[in-house]
Amino acid sequence: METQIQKKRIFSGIQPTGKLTLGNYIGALRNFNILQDEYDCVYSIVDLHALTVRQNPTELRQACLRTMATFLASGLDPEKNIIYFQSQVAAHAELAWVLNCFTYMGEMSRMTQFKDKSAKHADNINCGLFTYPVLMAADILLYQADLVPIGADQKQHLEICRDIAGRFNAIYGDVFTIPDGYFPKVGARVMSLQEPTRKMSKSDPEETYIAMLDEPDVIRRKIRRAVTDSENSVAYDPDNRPGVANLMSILSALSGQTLDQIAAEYGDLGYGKFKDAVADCIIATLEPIQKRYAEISADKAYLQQVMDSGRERASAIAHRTMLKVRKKLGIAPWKL
Ligand code: ATP
Ligand code: LTN
Repeated sequence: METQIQKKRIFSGIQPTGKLTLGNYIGALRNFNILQDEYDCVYSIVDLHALTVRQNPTELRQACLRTMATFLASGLDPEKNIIYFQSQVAAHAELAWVLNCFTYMGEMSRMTQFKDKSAKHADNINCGLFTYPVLMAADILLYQADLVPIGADQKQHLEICRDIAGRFNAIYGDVFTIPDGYFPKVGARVMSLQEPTRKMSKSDPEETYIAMLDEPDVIRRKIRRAVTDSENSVAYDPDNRPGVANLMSILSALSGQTLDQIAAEYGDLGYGKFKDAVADCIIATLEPIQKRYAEISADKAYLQQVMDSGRERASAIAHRTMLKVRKKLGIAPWKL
C-alpha cells in the first residue's frame, strides 16, 4: 500500500497596502517560492490587517489585486499553494476574537510595531491596531502551520503567537501546532534607502524603497540617490556605515555572493560602480517578474479563478480548526 507522507504546513501573510517592496520580496516572497515544493503552503493577502490604518476603498481593492498578481508573477503556483484573501475566510475574525480573550493588554502594549504605527498614525490609534498581533496569531493557528516565512520585523509577533497557542494548549490540550519562524539568511531586514537605520517599508515615501514593479530607470535613480557615507569604500560595517551595509546585503541576497566577496570585488572601485552593480542586479531580478505581472494582471478571469479556489481551499482547513476550538471551548455547534 502506498503511504502518503504528510508535508509540513507553511503559512504567511502580506498586507495589501501600497506597493510591494524589495524588502517584501527578499524578506518574504522569495522564500515563499523556495518553499513551495517541499511544503504544503498557504499564503494570505491580509486585507483585514490593512484596515488597522484608514484605507481608500478603491485603492485598497487595487492593492489587493496587485498583490495577488505580484504573488503569481513572482512564481507562486496557485495549484501547489493556496493563495487567498484573508477577509474571505470568516474564521480569521472568529478565532481572533477567541484568542483576544487569551491575550493580555500588557503583552500587546510591548509590541514595537504597535508603538511605531501609533506614532505614525497618532490620530487613529484604534483597538484593531492594538490587537493586530492577535489576528496574525489567528491566521497562523487556523492553518496549524509548522513554519512561518517572515522578515525579522515580524519575529516579535511570531513569539506572541507561540505564547498564545501554548497558553491555549495548556488549558485545552493539543489544539494548535506551535509554529517556528523561517527567516532569510541575508536580507531579513532590508533597510530604507534614505534612512538606513529604519526598515524599508511600503507605507513610507517613494524614494525610501524600491517597489517590485518599479521601472529600471526608477530603480537606477533610487539606488544612485541611496544614502551612503563619505568613505567611498565598500566594507560591511552595519553599525557605523548602515547605508553601504544595506546595499551590500541587497546585492548578496540577490546575487548569492557573500559579503566578503562583494567587499573584495568592489572595495576600492568607488560608490558609483558599486551602486550600478546593485541596481543592475535588482533590475535583472525584477524584470522577469514584471513581465509576467503585466500578463497576469490583464487576465481578470484567471485572477478570479485563483481567488475563488483559494477561498474554498483555505475555508475548508480553517473550518476544521474552528470546529475543534468550538468543541474545546464548549460553544455551539453541539450535538443535542
Ligand atoms: P507596511 O509598511 O504597510 O507596514 P511592510 O512593508 O512592513 O508593510 P508587510 O505586508 O507588513 O510589509 O510584510 C510582509 C512581509 O514582508 C513580512 O513577512 C515582513 O516581515 C516582510 N518584510 C517587510 N518589510 C521588510 C524588510 N524591509 N526587510 C525584510 N522583510 C520585510
Ligand atoms: N503582520 C504581518 C503580516 C501578517 C502575517 C500573518 C505574516 C499578517 N498575518 C501571518 C505571517 C503570518 C506584517 O505586518 N508583515
